[in-house]
Amino acid sequence: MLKKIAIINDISGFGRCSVTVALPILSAMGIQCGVVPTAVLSNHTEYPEYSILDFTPYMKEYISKWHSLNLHFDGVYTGFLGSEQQLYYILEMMSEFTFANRIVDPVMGDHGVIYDSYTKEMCKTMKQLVIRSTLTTPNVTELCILTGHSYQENLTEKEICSMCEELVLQGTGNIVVTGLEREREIGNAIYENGRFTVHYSPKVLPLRPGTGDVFASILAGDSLHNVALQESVDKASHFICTCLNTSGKWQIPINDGVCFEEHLDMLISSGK
Ligand code: PXL
Repeated sequence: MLKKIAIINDISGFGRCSVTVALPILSAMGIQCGVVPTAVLSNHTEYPEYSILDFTPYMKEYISKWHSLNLHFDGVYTGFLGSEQQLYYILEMMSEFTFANRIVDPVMGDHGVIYDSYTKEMCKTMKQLVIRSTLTTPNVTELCILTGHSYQENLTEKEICSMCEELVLQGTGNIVVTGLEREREIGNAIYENGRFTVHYSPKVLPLRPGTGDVFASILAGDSLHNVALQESVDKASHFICTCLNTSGKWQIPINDGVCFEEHLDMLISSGK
C-alpha cells in the first residue's frame, strides 16, 4: 500500500535543503507527500543574504483544512521551524491526527551554536516534540541542547549514550545521533530498544548544508516501510557519500548543497 507522509518544514527556494530535499527523496522512495510549510525563504540562511516569510499566521487554518478534509497520513516528519507557536500547532496536530510514525529532526543548531532564528523557548518546547517522536535525528549539538548538557567537541560515546538514555526515559522512541566526528571519519550513533551502537564512515569534505535533511528524509521514508534502522542508516550514509563525491567532482558551490539528483535511482528500490 502506498504510504503517506506529512512533511512539516520550510520551503527554501534555492539551495537544496528542507522541502526541496525531502520531497524528491521521499517521492523516489515511493511515498506520497503532503507539505505544511513553516516558512518561505528565497534561499537557505547559509547564503550571505536571504529573505524569509514566517508561515505561523497561516498555519492553524492550513492544518484545520486538512483536518476537515479528513486527510490521513502514515507518518509525520518535522524539520526547520519558524516560531515557538508552530511547535504548539504541531503538538496539537500530533494528537489530532494520530500518526503511527513520528519522525522529528530537531533542527536547532550545529557545531555548538544555536541557529539565529531559534530562541531558548523554542529549544525547550522542541523537547516536547522529541519525547513524542518514534524516531529523532539530532546532531551532537542538538542532543546537548535537548538534554541540557554543555556542548563539547570531543564528547565520548559513553556520554552520548547516557544523553540518549535520558531522552528515552522521557518517552522518545529510537534515536540516531548524527555528526560524531573522528579525524577522517564521521559517525552516527543508533539508540534502539536499549541498544547503543556507533558506526563510522569516511568523511567526504567539504561538509554541505542540507546533508542532515537528506539523511533524515531517507530515515523517515524507511521508517514508514519498516526497514531496520541499521540498514536505513547504512543506506543514508552510503547515499550521502556518493552524492558528496559527485558534488565535489562537479565543483558544485558548497551552499548549493548536496547534489543528489543524479543518484535518486539508488533510492527507488526502497519503495514497497
Ligand atoms: O537543513 C538546514 C536548513 C534548513 N532550513 C533553512 C536553513 C538550513 C541550513 O542552513 O537555512 C532555512
